[in-house]
Amino acid sequence: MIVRKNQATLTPDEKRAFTNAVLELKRTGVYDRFVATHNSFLTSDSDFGPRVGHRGPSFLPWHRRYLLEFEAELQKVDQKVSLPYWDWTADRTPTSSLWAADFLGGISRARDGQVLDGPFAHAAGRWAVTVGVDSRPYLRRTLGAGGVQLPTKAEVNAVLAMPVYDAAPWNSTSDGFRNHLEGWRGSSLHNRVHVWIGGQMASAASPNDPVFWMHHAFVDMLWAEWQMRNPKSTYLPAGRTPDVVDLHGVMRPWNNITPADLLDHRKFYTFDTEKPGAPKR
Ligand SMILES: [Cu+2]
Repeated sequence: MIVRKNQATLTPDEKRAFTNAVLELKRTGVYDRFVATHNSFLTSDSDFGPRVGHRGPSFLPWHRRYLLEFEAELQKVDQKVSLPYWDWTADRTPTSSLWAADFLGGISRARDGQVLDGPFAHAAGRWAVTVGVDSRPYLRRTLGAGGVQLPTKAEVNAVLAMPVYDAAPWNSTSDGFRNHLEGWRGSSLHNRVHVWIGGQMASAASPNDPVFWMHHAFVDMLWAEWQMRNPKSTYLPAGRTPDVVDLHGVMRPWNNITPADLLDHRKFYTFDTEKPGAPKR
């Protein structure tokens, strides 16, 4: 069984195994296929038309499936690797170990945001951005610039206490847990983290930055946490609804996967915070 660990607890060997597997997927072209998928979905998802990956109820199951596929590709390279999660309520500064040269790198040049250290620095020769919103080939970040702060634990807890999964009109104006976690309303949790990092992370081609996977692994974990705290709540909408994916609706680009298939993450992995053998929810 896959166990997803807090990135702050990874050993140097585990960090190297993760970044090496990511670099190998980049070399073979697999990585950029994932970037292209996210880019095209983010661009086409709209508040008043069909929406699958973003701005609607299936934001969470869509990304869960997307991460599972990426994790499976990592494991083809190295069986020991799983997706780490980044708890941005705890590791919330540009000096966190996440941004060190032995992991994701963190020094970015003021002039153009170019990441200058670590395995994903452009000068290291193994990380050229090819699927992007412009032609700049280097990874960019502006960690914490512009006065944005990462969300706090109190802000997360307030959203985890929302008992209703989602609500009409099922888009970026909705009330409910999903939209507050996605971050179009309230304290802007998930969206604000993209903005805090900046560079490609603030664009539709956000998976160009490997931190994308750790950010979304944590968002995914918060969904599981919400399920645990709200055992009577369920995915909504339950029945057919225009433009959005209901509980048993099929999620593009897959042709046989529904949100119902993805509600229980323990079919696929557990988190290092969960005890093995704990009762199924
Ligand atoms: Cu995201």
